[in-house]
Amino acid sequence: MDFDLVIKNGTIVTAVNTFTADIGINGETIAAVGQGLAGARVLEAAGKLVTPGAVDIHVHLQMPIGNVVSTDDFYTGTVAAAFGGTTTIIDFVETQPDETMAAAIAARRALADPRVVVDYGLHMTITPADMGKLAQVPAAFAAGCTTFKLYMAYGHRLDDGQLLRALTAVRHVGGLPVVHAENWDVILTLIADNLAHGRTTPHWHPRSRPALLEAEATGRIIDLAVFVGVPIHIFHVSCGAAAARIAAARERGWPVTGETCPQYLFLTQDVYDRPGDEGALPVCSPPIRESREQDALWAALSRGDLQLITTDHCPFTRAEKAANLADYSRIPGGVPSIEMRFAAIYSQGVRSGLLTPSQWVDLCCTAPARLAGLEKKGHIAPGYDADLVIFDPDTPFTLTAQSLHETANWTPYEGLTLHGRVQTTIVRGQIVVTDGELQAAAGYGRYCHRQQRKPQP
Ligand code: DUC
Ligand code: ZN
Ligand code: ZN
Repeated sequence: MDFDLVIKNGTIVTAVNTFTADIGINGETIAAVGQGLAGARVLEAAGKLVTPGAVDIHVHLQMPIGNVVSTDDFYTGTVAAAFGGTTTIIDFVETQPDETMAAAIAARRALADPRVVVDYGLHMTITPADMGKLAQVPAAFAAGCTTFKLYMAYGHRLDDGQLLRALTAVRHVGGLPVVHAENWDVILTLIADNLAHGRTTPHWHPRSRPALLEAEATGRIIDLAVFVGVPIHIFHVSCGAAAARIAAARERGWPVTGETCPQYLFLTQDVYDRPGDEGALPVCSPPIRESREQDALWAALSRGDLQLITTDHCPFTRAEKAANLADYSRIPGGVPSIEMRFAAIYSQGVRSGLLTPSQWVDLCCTAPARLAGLEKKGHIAPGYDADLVIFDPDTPFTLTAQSLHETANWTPYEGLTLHGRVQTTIVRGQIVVTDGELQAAAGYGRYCHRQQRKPQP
């Protein structure tokens, strides 16, 4: 029997092993993994790695922050994702004051559905304004939004009592809270002190958001989750001390997971001392930290103390960043990483020996899919969605704003050479990108109606 599509002779890398075989695809699904498969269409992959499509469960596309909106919309952001080998993203939805959670999901889907070229899901954000809407959490869950974003920082941070209520509501439906953990009161106080003393440049950004207090907030939300009896996922861990809190809770058997992002693995805090606008561009929160934190994060990934690598992709234009150069605390936070993540972790992690190829796939594909309840994604086996990447492990690729498909027109990784490059990205059996060409139309991507399984520690 001929399959619709066969990927032949590739070195298949999964989260558990590496082996040479063919992959047979029928329609949108992997139908067989074996030897000597024949297909109506064949992609030769000898000498290439074949991995599951990468899954990025933390991106902010066309996200309003104050009076600006992150630069990539659901089209450009998912195109960039596809060029980088990411076949599923999870973005965010927030309710308007008089809007239900279900209506907010429908509205966000109406924006995204016609634009996306890869598959996507949504996290429901719970802010203080949503405290009266907690009875709607089951409706959000039923709409496939099974993960709930809680902020411990920014204007819409929840205090500890509100966190308790939100965690309890999420526990009742069997959902997963995902948390931005920083100590907002300390941050506000340090910012006020710095500004009062004329310390206004981005140099002071990391000095207002101490690693120790990120760890404190991480430990606090874990303790609250244990008290309530709900699993918890910690977003964008930027320091060794926060990773250690997660590791300690996992050691005690609690289902806590943590992720870090390329900005924390590839950049150090001297980026904030770059001259002029350049120092404003990498402002993101938690901030990029000292090189010893970077080393601690790589070590935590290697040991398994952190389980996921995502991006927190949320860039703003140079003009939007520069407009607030006179007060670093007003610079809109976020950097672009959606396109470079998968190749960058291969290049820096696997080639250096810090990570095995299977750890690379687990961190970027399998663990994110499993955690987010994407049941048919993140693995190569019959029955899974045919979301696949053909990866050339030898071709060098220098990151420049011009070579990327992100729309910010700057990248904090300008000039960084990666060894290894995505050659082909396949989403549900369809080639979306190959050899630098986009082959799917806006709207090909599909909303993932997720179901949540109980995460294991
Ligand atoms: N941090 C950022 O820097 N941007 C988006 C949201 C966040 O938590
Ligand atoms: Zn965050
Ligand atoms: Zn974020």
